[in-house]
Amino acid sequence: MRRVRRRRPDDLPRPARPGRRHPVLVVLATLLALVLSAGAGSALVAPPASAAPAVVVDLLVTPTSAQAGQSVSASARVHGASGTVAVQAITIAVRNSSGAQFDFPGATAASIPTSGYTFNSGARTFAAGTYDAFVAVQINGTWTNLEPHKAFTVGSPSPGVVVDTLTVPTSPTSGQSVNASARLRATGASVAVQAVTVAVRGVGGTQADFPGATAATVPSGGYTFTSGARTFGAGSYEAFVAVQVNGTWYNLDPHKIFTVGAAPNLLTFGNEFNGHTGSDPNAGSTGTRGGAFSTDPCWRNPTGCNGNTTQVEYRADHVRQDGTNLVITADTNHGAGAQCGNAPCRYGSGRLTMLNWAAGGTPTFQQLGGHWEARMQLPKGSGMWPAFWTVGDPTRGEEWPQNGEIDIAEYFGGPDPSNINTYLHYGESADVNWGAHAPVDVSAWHTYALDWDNSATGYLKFSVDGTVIRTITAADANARQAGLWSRIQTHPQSIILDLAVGGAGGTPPTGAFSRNMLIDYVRVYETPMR
Ligand SMILES: [Ca+2]
Repeated sequence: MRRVRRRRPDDLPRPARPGRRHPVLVVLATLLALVLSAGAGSALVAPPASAAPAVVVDLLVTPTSAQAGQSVSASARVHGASGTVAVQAITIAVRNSSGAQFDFPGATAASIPTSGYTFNSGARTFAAGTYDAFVAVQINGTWTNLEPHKAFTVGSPSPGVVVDTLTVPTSPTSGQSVNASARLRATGASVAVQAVTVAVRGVGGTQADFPGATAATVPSGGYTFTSGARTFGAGSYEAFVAVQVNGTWYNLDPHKIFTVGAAPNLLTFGNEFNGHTGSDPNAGSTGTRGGAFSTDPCWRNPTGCNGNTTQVEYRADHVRQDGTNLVITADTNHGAGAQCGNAPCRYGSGRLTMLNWAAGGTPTFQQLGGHWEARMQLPKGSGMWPAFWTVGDPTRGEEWPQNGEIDIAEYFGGPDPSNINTYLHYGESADVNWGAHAPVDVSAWHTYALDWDNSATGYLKFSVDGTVIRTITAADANARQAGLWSRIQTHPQSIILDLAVGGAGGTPPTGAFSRNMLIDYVRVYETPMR
């Protein structure tokens, strides 16, 4: 625990002339002594009324059924208001109706993030009476008493039943089905309980009880109740056993806090490209929605080859795994007499698509929204035109650019050698052709990602190594072309990885050459990460 040394009055600077203290210093010293003496008698000093607390209490859980002399504890769920807060101490303070101090034992230093922190006090006993509990934190030497205050009463009428153990879910995630159980015991003769259940309250007191309530006879030897299962949204919850005896409901101690985390982000498609040297690009593909790649000889559409005609023959033998990466090689080796459009092919390279042209272009994988990323090392030099990009489904009655294209990372070796480009190509008829670039040395390894929130007020965020280089909001898109966001929202995309030569990449090298585009992996997740 970090402690701040309190400055004593005699640490104050001495006046310039011996024998005479500066009057302002005398006043300061007097004030400081008053503050210190006030603080010495009590651990807790009220903060200035205007101070916004750096720590916010989400849940404060105190006893509800304690009897005089029974050992009980308390707990609290807190979070940093606008960032992680280092507290020198967090504790749960208690005052009786006369203001006398009966704090729960236990104070700990903690780093309290915005995502939340749970503090559990030590246990103690109380005499019968009513008490006021609140969380207190010490930050930079100053104690602050946090809202809310919560009253609890010791020595209320007892149902004659106690809870020895209450078991709540451990680190569940949103949407996961979980239940709770409790071991109860009669403190004297067996008690006829009309109903026993495990009640749950969310932040703000919202009721989210576990299902299931049963009548039972609870003997002194103990009785186990197991609730039905349910799911919770992400957040913190307070659970406790409630019993109904002779028509009256009692909320029993202990009360426990459990926190439900966000659902894990589902990997919908992934390929780590760790297949053995020479293996097919689909070896080792994982994920939940398929996603085989095939070679696209000419960036096809249902009626033939699309534009961007370069003199490149895209061949399966120019794409291979090497044990760690997928390697797409551009060189001057192409099929003898191969024709690229109206011109003879001059280069060989690779273009992988997830549009299955053996089945009319049906995507093997497609998705709306989410997180899309690839870790890549790209070839520099005029003529190189590598890209990690997406296209829409051509089987839905619309073709490019109506069904969309998102260029997550596109490099133009000749015209723009020091930048990576991102582009959108969508449109009712005319292509929006909406690009931007950011400085990146593409010959080093980088992770290029798209985060796509597909809600009505969503966004596209393009990033390199986690740093966002471009954000397009729904409003930005609609300002660019009326209805553009709706088009983005409704046209799922699938992946293309390719290394073109010439075209927008500039003039290719003369003579024989060989350049590699390396892809460590491609991963697509269901929801955006930033
Ligand atoms: Ca890899």
